[in-house]
Amino acid sequence: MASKPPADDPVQDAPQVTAVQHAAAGLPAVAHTLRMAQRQMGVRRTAGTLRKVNQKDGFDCPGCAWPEADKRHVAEFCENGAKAVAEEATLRRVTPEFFAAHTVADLAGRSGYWLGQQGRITEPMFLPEGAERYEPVSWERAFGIIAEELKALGSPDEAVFYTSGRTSNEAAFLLQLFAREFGTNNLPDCSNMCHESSGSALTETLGVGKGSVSLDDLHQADLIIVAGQNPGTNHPRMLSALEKAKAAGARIISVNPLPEAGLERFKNPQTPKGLVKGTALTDLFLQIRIGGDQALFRLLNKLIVETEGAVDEDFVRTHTHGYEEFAAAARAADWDETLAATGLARSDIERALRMILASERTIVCWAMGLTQHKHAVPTIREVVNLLLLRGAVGRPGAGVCPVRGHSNVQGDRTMGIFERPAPAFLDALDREFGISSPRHHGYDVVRAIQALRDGRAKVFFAMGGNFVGATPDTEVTEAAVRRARLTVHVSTKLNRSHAVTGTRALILPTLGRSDKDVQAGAPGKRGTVRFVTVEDSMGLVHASRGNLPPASPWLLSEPAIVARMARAVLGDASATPWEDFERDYATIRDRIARVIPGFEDFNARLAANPGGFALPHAPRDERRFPTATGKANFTAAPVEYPKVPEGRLLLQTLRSHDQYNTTIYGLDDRYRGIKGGRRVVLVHPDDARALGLADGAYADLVSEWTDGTERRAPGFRVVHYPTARGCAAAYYPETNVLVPLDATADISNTPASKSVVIRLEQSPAD
Ligand SMILES: Nc1nc2c(c(=O)[nH]1)N[C@H]1C(S)=C(S)[C@@H](COP(=O)(O)OP(=O)(O)OC[C@H]3O[C@@H](n4cnc5c(=O)[nH]c(N)nc54)[C@H](O)[C@@H]3O)O[C@H]1N2
Ligand SMILES: Nc1nc2c(c(=O)[nH]1)N[C@H]1C(S)=C(S)[C@@H](COP(=O)(O)OP(=O)(O)OC[C@H]3O[C@@H](n4cnc5c(=O)[nH]c(N)nc54)[C@H](O)[C@@H]3O)O[C@H]1N2
Ligand SMILES: [Mo]
Repeated sequence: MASKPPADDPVQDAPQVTAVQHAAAGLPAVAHTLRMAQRQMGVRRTAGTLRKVNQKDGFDCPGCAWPEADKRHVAEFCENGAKAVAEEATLRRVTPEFFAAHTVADLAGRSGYWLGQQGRITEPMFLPEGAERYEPVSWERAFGIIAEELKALGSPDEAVFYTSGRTSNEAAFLLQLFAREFGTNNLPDCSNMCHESSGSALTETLGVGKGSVSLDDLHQADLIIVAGQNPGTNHPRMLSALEKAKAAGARIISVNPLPEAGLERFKNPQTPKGLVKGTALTDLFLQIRIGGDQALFRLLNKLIVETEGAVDEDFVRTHTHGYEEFAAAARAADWDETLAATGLARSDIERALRMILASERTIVCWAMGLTQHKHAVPTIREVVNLLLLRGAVGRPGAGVCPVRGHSNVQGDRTMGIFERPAPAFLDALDREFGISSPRHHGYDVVRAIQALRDGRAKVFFAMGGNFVGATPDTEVTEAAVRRARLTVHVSTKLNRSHAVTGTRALILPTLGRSDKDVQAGAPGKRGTVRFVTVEDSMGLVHASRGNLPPASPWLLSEPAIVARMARAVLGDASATPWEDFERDYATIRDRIARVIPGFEDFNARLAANPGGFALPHAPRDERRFPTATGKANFTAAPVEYPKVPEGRLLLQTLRSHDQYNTTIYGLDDRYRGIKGGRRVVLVHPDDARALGLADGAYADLVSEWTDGTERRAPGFRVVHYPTARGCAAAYYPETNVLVPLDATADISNTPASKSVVIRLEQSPAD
């Protein structure tokens, strides 16, 4: 067994500052990976487990959604994927004895890091009304409690079913089916806080809310713009793709307020040359002010429109709608305003323009740096405008590449985890199952919190994730969740959401990706090993098969949990064969094949294609744009950017190198030179000096919202750091307390976690 985690909270958040790094991966990453993995799993399990990650006969990495190349490497994972696997495959256990020793109040006083370090949850646990501790409960009783509470509701819309993006296609399909049979579209998911803005922007402009490029396209591109994304930490395998594109002559523009090590230089640990020297990736670094991207892309579009021969007129005429109106708006873009909004030099923007005009195959990649702003949707539409002007959609080596987060967040949405489902989807579901799904929209994440806060929602069920940890406005959200009658979490590991509960609470422990999912055979017969499927960021669907003995014999798989819950709640009123679904996931896939376009002959195609198969994508495959106009739409929203009052900074809340969302692996952020603590705020040295804050001073972060309310996160070490002027950065989830619940993106309602106006108040003791 691996060593037991320390009994006391080990978190002494005392950040130290070392040198900022200018290259990602390389030998230190390999050493770091093995150390982290062995601490959780021991030496033998580490080797056996990591060998199976992302292999055709293995399991899908529970880290990010970046796709695998068809030809797999023996070690098809990255440092952070290995950490994600080690967290899940850990030998540490959270048993009923653990819960007997720790009251819920005690757990609520612990850091998220400490909670996660305790290990895998082994048995279903129940917190009765008024009790101080969770106690063990049978699965049957647990489902009975859920049924009691759901049946006692005045309306099915008083229940909320949240999904985090690790859930398999099979479990997600069952969960949305259950919710709709029960009678609600209240199916918020982590995507509401993540790429919802991308989905909104792409559906309107291109007709499909997903990326339009494959890994091969990336390799063939001659210009890749990476805007608002930190792949060195969050999608490390993307660096191999960028390296390959560069080797074939591509150029790369990075648009980011921070110089991120992974975009500067990549030391590929899979090649000897890579390990030592590495490849410089970025050709042009546009160090943009937070929230300046719409202005930047609008100005670039103006320059393209005004340059003779720069617009792909054939493409625009044949495939697009709204060019004239857009071109007029673009021509009105103003240099001075753009320079103020972006903080960039004119010469840099002109250089970017020359690179764009020289490119025949352009791809734009983006992530949370573009999606989590008030004006995120028009920002992404402006990116689309640029690609449309250049005819760079539906052509090899060109297109849109929103880089998705959780490993199956895209698949969950494809399966119908969505609070605003398309009528055609519900029609197909109703036909297949003989049900009548509700047609009115449900709650997304922010609306679910508001409903809990206002007493309109009373039962909260979460398929994975860490709802109170990941959502904005921590104090408001926690108070909202505490008002629920019942909170239920299907989880692998402990997190803050298990300590902030409704009147009654359940923890339902489940199998993770790496766990072997065995369906017991008939007496005397061997059981069968089941697999599930996932969809990556580029629309490839493939199987995922765990290979480790499960963390405990009492775990149920996610599909089994949904199926049993459905039987307990719906009883004989449901004609859906829930028992068959639990026994044989192939029967779920047969239904998916009949309900969801692109999954025809699902089981047969999986068998025929061990590496997976690609879902259809009309713009990519046939330059067909299933939008309202039947064409790709230019859009011309007014340009917006955050205005920051004197003496204030614009804070972005982001990820360190040692975390996976709210799961904290460790207290270092190696590439940014931070060690041993997470309560740091990165500020440009000139801004810090102007505010009278020395490097190493301590300050409270105070956010100021338009309604006059203030929110405070105390005790952050000020680190002088080369971010863009006027901007600051600090880690999430510690800073979620600063993000007002009402501060969301227009249209997508995504929390604006990347543009929070703050002031820094030096700590009195300092
Ligand atoms: N190891 C690891 N991998 C992960 C995750 C993890 O936590 N850990 N999380 C997963 C998930 S769910 C997701 S969604 C992705 C997240 O992947 P990212 O989006 O890369 O994650 P963030 O840390 O939020 O980084 C945002 C980046 O955008 C930049 N940025 C911030 N504001 C702006 C802006 O206004 N304009 C521009 N141009 N740039 C800006 C920041 O400086 C930073 O580089 O990663 C996934 N992969
Ligand atoms: N301020 C701020 N807030 C943000 C963001 C930000 O950049 N800034 N980013 C947002 C983004 S992009 C996202 S995606 C969300 C993330 O929101 P969530 O997806 O809700 O959060 P995670 O931290 O990824 O969830 C971790 C928990 O998932 C459970 N888990 C892990 N694996 C499994 C599994 O296989 N099955 C089940 N059932 N449970 C499992 C474990 O119990 C673990 O503690 O946070 C959002 N919140
Ligand atoms: Mo995400």
